[in-house]
Amino acid sequence: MPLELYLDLHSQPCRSVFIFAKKTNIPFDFKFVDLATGQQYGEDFGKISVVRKVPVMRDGDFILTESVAILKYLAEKFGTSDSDHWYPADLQKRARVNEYLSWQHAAMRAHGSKVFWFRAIVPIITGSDVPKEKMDSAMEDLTLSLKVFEEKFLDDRPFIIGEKISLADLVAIVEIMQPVGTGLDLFEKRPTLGAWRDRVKMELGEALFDEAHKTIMDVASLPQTFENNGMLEFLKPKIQKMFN
Ligand SMILES: N[C@@H](CCC(=O)N[C@@H](CS)C(=O)NCC(=O)O)C(=O)O
Repeated sequence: MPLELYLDLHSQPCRSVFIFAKKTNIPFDFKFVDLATGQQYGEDFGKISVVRKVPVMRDGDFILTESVAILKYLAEKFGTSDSDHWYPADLQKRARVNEYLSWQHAAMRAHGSKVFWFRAIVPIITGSDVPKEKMDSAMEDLTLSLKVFEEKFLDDRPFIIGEKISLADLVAIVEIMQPVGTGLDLFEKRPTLGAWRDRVKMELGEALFDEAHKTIMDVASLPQTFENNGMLEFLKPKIQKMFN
């Protein structure tokens, strides 16, 4: 039975798992979980994961949630000497990957997601713009994370661990692309970040990169999808709880 990946490519962690599986030629069945219609709250998905979030991986009887855990599982299960750079056996390189993966949850992911929600989703769901001071504060947090990313995690290296791309770069790029999907050009005034994005895109392959990000680059259509599926009322209290 092939591996199953439960994904919606609007989601950053889903994109990292999708890109990694495709790039490293891991055969899998793509099980689409439509977040915009609330499929994650349905009975069928509940049998797969009570966490009710994507991505989820099923390998036979073994079900795994959490993108970072899934990425490491796939890298360890299917890794070869050629693909070692994704999650290196070398103690200190692996520690560098883990360092980024540990940092990003509460920094790049949290801050990029907040800006994404504030710009693309919240105004549609609440019917009003996010107050300026809240938006400015969200942008400040994201700016700080991007600065730490450039100055500490990249410094003067082509990729986070050095000469080769790793899971850390993959997880970073999918998160950074989330606010970019709302029309925010984060690369324009950040040449180091822009050059790194180009290298990552080249390593992954432009076609795969664009395939994975197509949905998020068309995020303007998402509110309409929510509306068509009656998700607006359902999401309102959740959003208010998240951002009050
Ligand atoms: N820490 C988790 C985060 C998973 C997550 O938050 N997934 C979101 C999409 S990005 C989701 O499924 N949200 C659905 C919901 O909360 O209803 C991971 O890295 O896999």
